[in-house]
Amino acid sequence: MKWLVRGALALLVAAGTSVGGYAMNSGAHAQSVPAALGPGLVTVDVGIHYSKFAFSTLRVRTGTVVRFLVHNDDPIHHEFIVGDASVHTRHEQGKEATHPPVPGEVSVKPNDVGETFYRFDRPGRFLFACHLPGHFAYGMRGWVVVDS
Ligand SMILES: [Cu+2]
Repeated sequence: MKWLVRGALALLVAAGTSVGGYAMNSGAHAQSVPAALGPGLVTVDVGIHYSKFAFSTLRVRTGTVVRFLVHNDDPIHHEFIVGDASVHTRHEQGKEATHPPVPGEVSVKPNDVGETFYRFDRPGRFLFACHLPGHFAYGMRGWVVVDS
């Protein structure tokens, strides 16, 4: 099983690099880190292609509830986990193949779209990542920067 995942990753690496960008509601894509979103409810499309997230930084204001729509455009499973350090430590050490509907945590099947909500109610930096074996090390991670 493990070599299958490695093989798939190698193929994905060979195939090219991802095109980044993130969108809010309108579907428009930004080329650089935009102004902070929120407060209130905002929808953010999170693309995944070639085992990379489409963006590495997202800025929101305190009091923003983000509806993450995670688009997995790869032929392998991925996950999107956002939260504080304890959340990531648990997932990096854990053996959970899938995740139940917990705010800020969603597993996404190949070529599928997952959804999760997360409320950013204090300023700081919150990691988002995929903790499937090898994916974090490969670079599937980024930050949500929460402004005051
Ligand atoms: Cu992944």
